[in-house]
Amino acid sequence: MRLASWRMIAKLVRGSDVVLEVVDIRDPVSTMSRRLEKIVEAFDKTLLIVLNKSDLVPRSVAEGWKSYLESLGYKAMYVSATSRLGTRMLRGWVRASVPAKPFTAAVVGYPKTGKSSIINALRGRKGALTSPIPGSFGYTRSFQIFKVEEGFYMIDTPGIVPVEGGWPEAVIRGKAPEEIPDPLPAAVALIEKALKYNRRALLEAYGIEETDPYKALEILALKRGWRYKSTGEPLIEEAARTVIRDYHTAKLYFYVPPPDK
Ligand SMILES: Nc1nc2c(ncn2[C@@H]2O[C@H](COP(=O)(O)OP(=O)(O)OP(=O)(O)O)[C@@H](O)[C@H]2O)c(=O)[nH]1
Ligand SMILES: [Mg+2]
Repeated sequence: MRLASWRMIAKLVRGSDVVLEVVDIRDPVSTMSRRLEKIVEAFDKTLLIVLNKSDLVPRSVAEGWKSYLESLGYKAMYVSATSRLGTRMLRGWVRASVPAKPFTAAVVGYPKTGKSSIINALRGRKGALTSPIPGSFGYTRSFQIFKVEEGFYMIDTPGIVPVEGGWPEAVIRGKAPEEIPDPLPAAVALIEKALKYNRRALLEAYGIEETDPYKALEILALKRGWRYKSTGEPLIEEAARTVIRDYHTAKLYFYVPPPDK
């Protein structure tokens, strides 16, 4: 799977008028990039944090994240690209953030935060390819320019290399699930995080009551009939990849609440 290089991102930021950093509102802090923000600062461009997928969290949580980020000095807005919530406002906000047309807005962020979906929502039609799983058909492979309206252009980018943002986000977004060499540690960390924020996450997704991540993966593998041919042991790697995929599609459901200010 091809990700954007920082060199390319820096060049893109330099040539753009405004930068939209798209983050996943289920876990904004883990999907924000200080490195990107520093590049935007260095070129003295306007940065807008777009908290996307807000259909997946209660309104109060979306509001909480927005005001938390604003308290840190960011300009932030929450939207749902796929439910078209707040997207009209976002279009107006981007327009208002630049002095005049024509202008170019770069859309940058971690893999799978919904960058292409936002561009489609702002244009009011499909055009940028989208996909639920990193590396699967439809993920963005190269920079591409789209016209939103006369004089308003947006540049879609592949996800940026997730060096920060922490564990396990960097691993599960950085590669296609089948390409993660050992998916177990990332899946275990993901399950721990899911259960921390939604103790019914495994129950809701798989009907599994077990809360030990490793045991839960075994149960999931057995439920699905995934066993090693040689030994009959549960094929937990397959269960691990499934859990990672299900996080991408929000079947494994949780969100991180905003910190108290
Ligand atoms: N629930 C929900 N899903 C969304 C939203 N926006 C995007 N998605 C889904 O998230 C997945 C990723 O969306 P993309 O637009 O392909 O994300 P991207 O950031 O362009 O991904 P890459 O190009 O691979 O980095 C797709 O399955 C989208 O349908 C949203 O607002 N809500
Ligand atoms: Mg994309």
